[in-house]
Amino acid sequence: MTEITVRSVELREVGLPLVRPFRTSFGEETEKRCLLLRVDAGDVTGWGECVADVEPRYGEEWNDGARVCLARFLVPSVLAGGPISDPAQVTERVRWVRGHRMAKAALEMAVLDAWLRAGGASLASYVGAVRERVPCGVSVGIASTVDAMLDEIHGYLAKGYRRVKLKIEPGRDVEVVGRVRDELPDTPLSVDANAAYTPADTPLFEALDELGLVMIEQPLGHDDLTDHARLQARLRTPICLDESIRNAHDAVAAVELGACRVINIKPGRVGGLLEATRVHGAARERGVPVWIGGMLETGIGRATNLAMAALPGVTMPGDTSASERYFHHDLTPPFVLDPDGTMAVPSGPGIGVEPLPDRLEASSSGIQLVERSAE
Ligand code: OSB
Ligand code: MG
Repeated sequence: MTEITVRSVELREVGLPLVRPFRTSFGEETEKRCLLLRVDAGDVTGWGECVADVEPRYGEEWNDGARVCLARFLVPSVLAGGPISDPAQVTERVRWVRGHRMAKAALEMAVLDAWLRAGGASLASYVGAVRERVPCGVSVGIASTVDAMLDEIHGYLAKGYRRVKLKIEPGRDVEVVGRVRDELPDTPLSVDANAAYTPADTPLFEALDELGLVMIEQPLGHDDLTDHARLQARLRTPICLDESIRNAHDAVAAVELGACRVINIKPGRVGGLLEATRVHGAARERGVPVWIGGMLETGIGRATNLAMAALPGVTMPGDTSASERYFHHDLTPPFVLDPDGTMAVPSGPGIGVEPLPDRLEASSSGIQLVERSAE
């Protein structure tokens, strides 16, 4: 039985410029800024990435808040609990903290990485991966013109991406998507509204329903299920929920209510990999297709997402795109898309990748060490 003792956890913020601005209905980003955690467990080190952003726009958490929550509550609780022989102990030790799922997920990921490295096992094998390569899609930000969006899409299709997701917002929706559909009649297309609409927009979704989309992601409220159920009843196109699914309990409720027919799983959004596997299991039992979303992660979070994407029942291409789609220089050796639109799942111990020391150095700020407090 593998057992590790976490001695300290280092929190740092990293900033990586994006190759192009990423615009969604909730804002525009030109730089990826996130917390990176390094767990020191003596002989082994573990890495975890927090999917919170600079501001609480996609979800309720944000970088500075996640840092304080980790430094003050989550990390001390894990340190105080002593040796770890099962990663589920991390979940148990931080259960008393309500919410803060993105911060919890980052810590769980870093401890799990260290624990797996100590035992020489890969994350992919730990979660039950059944594939060595996974099909990948790409998420396309809102552009100032349809032509600019089409240029970007053609570039991605030439690289092999198997599904294109268009971000939409009120005023840039049916017309834009209709033009893309006209130009690309056979490309698997989806849209993601990031909760920008209300039930009053139902006619708009009925128009989108005519465009042969693979799915419509999170059209309505970020914490809603019932409005989505009413909308889904009027559409042939599956609704996919992202923001609304915070845990496996939500996933079951959403499916039973008919609020969605597809689920986007993001380990960071649901509080960690263990909960993500429960969301996956709940969906699979109910015959609901799932795929692995993304949050513009660096190579650290990307490695985790790719391991999840290799599970059975992950039947749709994920937002697990290549490093070059996001960054000129990733934190890790770059993840590369094969021309057939698939990417390799890391197979080394733990998450299978580590930050490159010079890249880490160049992109880090505000390094903080949290150690066990003297009793
Ligand atoms: O809603 O899926 C989303 C990025 C940041 C925050 C939310 C979302 C996204 C994406 C990009 O769509 C996915 C990716 O390529 O990482
Ligand atoms: Mg989404």
